[in-house]
Amino acid sequence: KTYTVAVVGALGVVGSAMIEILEEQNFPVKEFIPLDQADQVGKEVVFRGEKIKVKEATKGAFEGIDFAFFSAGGEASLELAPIAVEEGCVVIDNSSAWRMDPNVPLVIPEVNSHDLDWHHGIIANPNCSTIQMLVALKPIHDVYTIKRIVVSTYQAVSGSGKSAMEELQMQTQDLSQGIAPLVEVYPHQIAYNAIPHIDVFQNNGYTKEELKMVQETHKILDSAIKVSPTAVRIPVITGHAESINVETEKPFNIEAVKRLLEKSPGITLWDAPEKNRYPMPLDAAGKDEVFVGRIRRDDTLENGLNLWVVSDNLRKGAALNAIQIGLTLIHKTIGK
Ligand code: 2RA
Repeated sequence: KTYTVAVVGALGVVGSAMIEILEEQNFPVKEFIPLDQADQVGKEVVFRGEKIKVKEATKGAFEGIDFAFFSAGGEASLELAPIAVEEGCVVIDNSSAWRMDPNVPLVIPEVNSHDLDWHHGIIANPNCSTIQMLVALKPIHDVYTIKRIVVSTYQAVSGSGKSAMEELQMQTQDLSQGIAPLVEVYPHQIAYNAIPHIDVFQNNGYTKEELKMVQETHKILDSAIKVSPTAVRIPVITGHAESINVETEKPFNIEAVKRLLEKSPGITLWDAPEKNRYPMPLDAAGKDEVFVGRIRRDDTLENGLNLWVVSDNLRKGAALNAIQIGLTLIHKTIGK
């Protein structure tokens, strides 16, 4: 069986990655329809070597479409996802608009694919920093029961889109020529800096990015897990890194943990510090896996573990996870 597939936000950073990954994953596409906002209409994208004109994402545009992958911002998803479902689509939405809606499953295929069984047309893709963390921690939670997570993230600027990527490159270039850099996308200069501020600050002193990691962990994995996050933007183009400290209920053997992670879905272990081997954003960019390294016991706790997790925030952190949700639905359907 083949399907009519749309990407909404086809010209964006994640939308473009979705198109690339639909091809790479050999998604069974009968017809591909790129959709975007009105001012993008007429521009072209290439799918399987064919130039296709972008159409406007609006009511009526979803008739006859089977899957609509959204990455066009929260407002577009809030307005158009229900319309797309009415017009017969399954919507897989990368924005944060529907993630905490009780009628919408929030899914990482390696972690909670069973939640796809109760979708009502919209399925939400988790935040990139949540996805890579839970792919790495799910096997540990299943065997040793995680009580508490303390996580610091080191997030690439591509998480903020094209303008942020351009700004980092421009600032770096300007500074190399002794020119005062433009500071527009972030509240401070990002080149040669680290900004502990991703998304909007809430009254409790945490940012929305940090609260997403808490809330999404509770919805996807286990609401009993305590999560203490700090999200930081760093001058890297692509690839989020996370330093994760975990406290488990049950005792563990560190070598057994490494073997467990090594054989778990979606994970690649790069853990040989004696050979300077640990994953870095430059290693993960363009790849599909969640890379794990620096696995070591935290002796300050009874059952404490530290690990370092790196993944391409545009791929597994967004576009790949969304496409994998679509493929899982198809296989489940085929399986039924
Ligand atoms: C970021 N996780 O990195 C957010 C949204 N992609 O900016």
